[in-house]
Amino acid sequence: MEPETRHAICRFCHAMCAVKLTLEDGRVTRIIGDKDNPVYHGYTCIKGRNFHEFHYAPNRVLHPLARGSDGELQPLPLDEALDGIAGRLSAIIAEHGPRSVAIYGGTFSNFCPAGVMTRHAFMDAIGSPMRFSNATIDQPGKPIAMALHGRWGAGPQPFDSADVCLVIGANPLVSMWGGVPPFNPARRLHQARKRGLKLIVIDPRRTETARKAELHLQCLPGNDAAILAAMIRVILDEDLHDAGFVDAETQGFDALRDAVAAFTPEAVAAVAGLEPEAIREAARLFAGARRGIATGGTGSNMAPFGTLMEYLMLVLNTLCGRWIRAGETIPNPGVLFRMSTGKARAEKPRPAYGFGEPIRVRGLADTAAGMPTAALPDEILTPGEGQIRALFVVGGNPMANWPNRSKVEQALKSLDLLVAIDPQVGATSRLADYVIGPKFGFEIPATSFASEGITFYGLSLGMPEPWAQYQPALIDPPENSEVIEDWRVFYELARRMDLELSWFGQAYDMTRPPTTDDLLELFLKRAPVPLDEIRDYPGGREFPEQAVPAAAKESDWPFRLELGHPDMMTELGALADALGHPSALAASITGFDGRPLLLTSRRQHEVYNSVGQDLPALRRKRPYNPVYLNPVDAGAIGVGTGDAVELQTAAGCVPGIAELAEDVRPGVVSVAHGFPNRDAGEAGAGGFAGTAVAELLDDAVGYDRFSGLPVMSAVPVVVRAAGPAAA
Ligand SMILES: Nc1nc2c(c(=O)[nH]1)N[C@H]1C(S)=C(S)[C@@H](COP(=O)(O)OP(=O)(O)OC[C@H]3O[C@@H](n4cnc5c(=O)[nH]c(N)nc54)[C@H](O)[C@@H]3O)O[C@H]1N2
Ligand SMILES: Nc1nc2c(c(=O)[nH]1)N[C@H]1C(S)=C(S)[C@@H](COP(=O)(O)OP(=O)(O)OC[C@H]3O[C@@H](n4cnc5c(=O)[nH]c(N)nc54)[C@H](O)[C@@H]3O)O[C@H]1N2
Ligand code: SF4
Ligand SMILES: [Mo]
Repeated sequence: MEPETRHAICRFCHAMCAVKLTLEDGRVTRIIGDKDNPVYHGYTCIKGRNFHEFHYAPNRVLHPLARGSDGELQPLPLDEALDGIAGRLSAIIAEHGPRSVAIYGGTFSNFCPAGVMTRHAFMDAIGSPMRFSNATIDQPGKPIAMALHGRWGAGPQPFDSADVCLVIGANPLVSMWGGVPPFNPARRLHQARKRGLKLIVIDPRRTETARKAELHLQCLPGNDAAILAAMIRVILDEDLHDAGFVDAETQGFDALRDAVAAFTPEAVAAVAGLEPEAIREAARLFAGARRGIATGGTGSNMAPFGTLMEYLMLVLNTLCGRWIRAGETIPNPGVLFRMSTGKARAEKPRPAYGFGEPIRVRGLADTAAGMPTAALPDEILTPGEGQIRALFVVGGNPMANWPNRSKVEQALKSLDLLVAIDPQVGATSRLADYVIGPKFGFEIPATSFASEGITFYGLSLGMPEPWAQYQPALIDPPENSEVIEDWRVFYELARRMDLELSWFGQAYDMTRPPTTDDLLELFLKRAPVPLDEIRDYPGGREFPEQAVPAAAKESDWPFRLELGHPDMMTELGALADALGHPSALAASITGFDGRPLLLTSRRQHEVYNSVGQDLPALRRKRPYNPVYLNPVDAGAIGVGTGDAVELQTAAGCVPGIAELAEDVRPGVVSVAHGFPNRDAGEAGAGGFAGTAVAELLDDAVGYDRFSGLPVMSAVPVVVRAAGPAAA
């Protein structure tokens, strides 16, 4: 058969690039960008161009696996696997109650709304509130801070018209997240700078993004909240704020002014390893511009005081009036889903944290970002009423990504039932009682919904243009395989357990299974542009008529944006006390020899969290996870590139391979998470997989008291030479 070309949506990451597939005999043989696409302009990355390797991986889970009497995972017909899971689940619920069943939806469970809907419908049907996701080990401070500060109904000033952009602990040119809209961000940044945009980056690494900045504050990590407080102080001292907007739309100004008084640029610069003048310059550059936007990423969110950092970032935006005003155009209010009122007003406050189902440890509860995932291992391990006995892991990998890997392993192994829905047998699914291989990627229909949705996750930059795409299923799963969509697993379990599923009052037909398309239709029922119309444009389309002017607020509208939330002012007080003192965390590692560096998070271009490490084209480029060190620190430790090192914190000790990196600030060690997804036992076949950061992090010490997020960046660590390199 002649090769055919099809429009598609890449599902390797949340950027969801519009791509073109070459199909030969029903198989994908090539993936390229769509250069005619008006928003992505042909962009793809190495991961997307090799996505088909994921489909055709020799180790893909093509048949359900179940743990046999010998303790090994063995293939099992799908019906038997589902019967087995349903039976054990019913028994667990009968004995321990519905709360004993939990779900963890990881990153790859979020791209298809049908999966999200159906697993929530399933949990509703059994009556369990224990729903966890990757959001609370990512940047939970975003929605929590937004709830404390208030949401602006018309959204932030768009990047396209910004004169200044402040990026705090994100590296959008690699991560496709934060600071620059992640849809061909390199092109967007280039064009914005050509028209005069000034970029400010706060990052201990001179990242790909920082290299494009007019001003790079290469601070010591963990100081972002203090740096922002100092910038706010400068802005208030010098009257650089938008007094009209502050008077009309905010409250709490005086409390804020008092709380930031302790944060002089001098005091903060001394702790953060900066020049005071650089902090003043950043404040003046940001506040002096006509329009702009400040956003944060994982680095600053995962360091101590992450929620406070996000809050101060919102406050900085608000002080400078960085929100769309009545009459100004909202460039993309949502083509598939309207998630905001589109009104130029502070929306009604929402609960931020500490509501709903309490976690039985650490005094945590539900939050605006969801249940605190990092507390789940202790929740599983703590005996008593409500203890979790069964866990579903969908499109996530706790063993590779949750802090405190040893505790995670202990918790997962202690469960009565662990079910993983995953195309790979990796660090987590290897421990499961059942592994169900899903249909995924180009085998299932997709929409660009998720790229719109990003806009309303805290202050984040989603699809800036009113653009939408739909992709039907384009390929069949491999022949003779027994794979089903994520959502179908929950539907089939519900049928076996005599449960009725429904979504916002709409009942699922429990006698005749819906299709993924049926569920997408249900989810997008109120889409401003009907899905049917979007289907008419296989390569996607802009719908410019969807851009609308922001409506004015009602004359008696009572709500205002909150600049001085008491919880945040108290937190600022705690931070002020800590200024100039060594962090409590640093104290917790004394007793080790060697001088502590600060371990910071980062991302690698060739892999996505724990995914891609085993795909041949990507593995060639990224065979293991290096420990990036500044040559000055490497010299002091006595190691060079390729040398074996050992990383030690109070929580654990792991091996690594050093790599000298001028872009890393002295005093800092920069290592990605998500590795190793392979056993040490497989090292012979696969080579050393590199450092498992998760082993070094403590889930129960120093966590953010609002979100429960453990400290995952700016963690004191001792790095020492460890003899000959392992690789
Ligand atoms: N130290 C440290 N830890 C971190 C971070 C950090 O920066 N530093 N980052 C955190 C962040 S931001 C996140 S989001 C989390 C990520 O943590 P998770 O979301 O738990 O992990 P991923 O590695 O993204 O998991 C992806 C899993 O989904 C599977 N998968 C891939 N495609 C599909 C599919 O279509 N369907 C299904 N069912 N499964 C699929 C993969 O095989 C893999 O096992 O890690 C967090 N952990
Ligand atoms: N290629 C690739 N892309 C990805 C991922 C991936 O694994 N690989 N993961 C995806 C996921 S799940 C997410 S959530 C997004 C995250 O997207 P980003 O938040 O942009 O993630 P990073 O690229 O790790 O950028 C974080 C930056 O913070 C810096 N940093 C670390 N600690 C601190 C600190 O205390 N303060 C400051 N100011 N900076 C600090 C790091 O040096 C790093 O440059 O990326 C997504 N995109
Ligand atoms: S940036 Fe993300 S969506 Fe785009 S090609 Fe790469 S992996 Fe795919
Ligand atoms: Mo993430």
